[in-house]
Amino acid sequence: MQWTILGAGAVGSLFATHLLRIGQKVNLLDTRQAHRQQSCPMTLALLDSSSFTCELPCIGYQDLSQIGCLLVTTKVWQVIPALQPLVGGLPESCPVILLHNGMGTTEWLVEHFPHNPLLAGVTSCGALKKDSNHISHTGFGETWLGALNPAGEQWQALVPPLAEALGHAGWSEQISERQWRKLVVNAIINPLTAAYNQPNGVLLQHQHEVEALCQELHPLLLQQGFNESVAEWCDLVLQVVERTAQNYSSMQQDLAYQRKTEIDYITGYLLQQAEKQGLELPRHRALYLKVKVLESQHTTS
Ligand code: KPL
Repeated sequence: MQWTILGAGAVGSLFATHLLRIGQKVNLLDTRQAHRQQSCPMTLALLDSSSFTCELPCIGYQDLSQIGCLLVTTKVWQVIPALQPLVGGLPESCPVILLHNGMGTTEWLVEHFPHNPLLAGVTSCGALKKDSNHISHTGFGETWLGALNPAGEQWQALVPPLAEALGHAGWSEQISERQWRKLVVNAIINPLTAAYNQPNGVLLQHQHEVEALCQELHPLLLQQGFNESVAEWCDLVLQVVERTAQNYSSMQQDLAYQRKTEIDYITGYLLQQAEKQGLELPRHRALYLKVKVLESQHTTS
């Protein structure tokens, strides 16, 4: 199997190096036209403290014949601009897997790549990219794939190599449910920790806020077909907080490094869905605005 990774951040680098380590063919699709390297050296620190060093071959948009199963691991707001150059050019046999935080890119993908097998993935693997050549697998997690269109259903064979590479992977008939659960976790942990500018564990001291945010989301979640109680949603979020207590959330890191955040596709997406249902989410809206203000402070200063 040839895998092509689009977006060599923490998750993309983790998947790329682990897949190469087990003998899969992997390349990186570099979106830069200029200054593209032939290959990228990368050292992976594994969970058992061993390490694996490799060279990841790099390709560009013009190398269409070298693109294999396209795993999109960019930031969510980069997904559409990064895939745009492939519209009309990507071979129709090539599967595309979206694996990013937040939601809101599926409709565009289905519209622009109508003949390709389309899939979505959800992962809870912990990864930390220390610099452009060092990736650490910091926490065992589950990875699930599922189809976004009928052609995607035929690609369950992607699961075994991922399971071998990462320690767990599975096929999900309810991938959108898994995306929603992750969305809820991200919509609570990410903006709160970004606002507190603290690691995820800080939320253990702010459980009333977690609870209030879960409470406010509950009518929307019921309308989406989820039967869990508010207490069960709180437990889900707090379990992730406990498991990742030492880690900084991706949104806290984005703000700390003065990068654009994924808030529009996390809380922004929830606000849009709520509005469609005639529901108000004032606490989530306030958090959304808070993150927007923090984000604008570094872009205007
Ligand atoms: O996915 C995450 C993120 O930071 O984006 C969580 C689960 C909150 C872990 O930090």
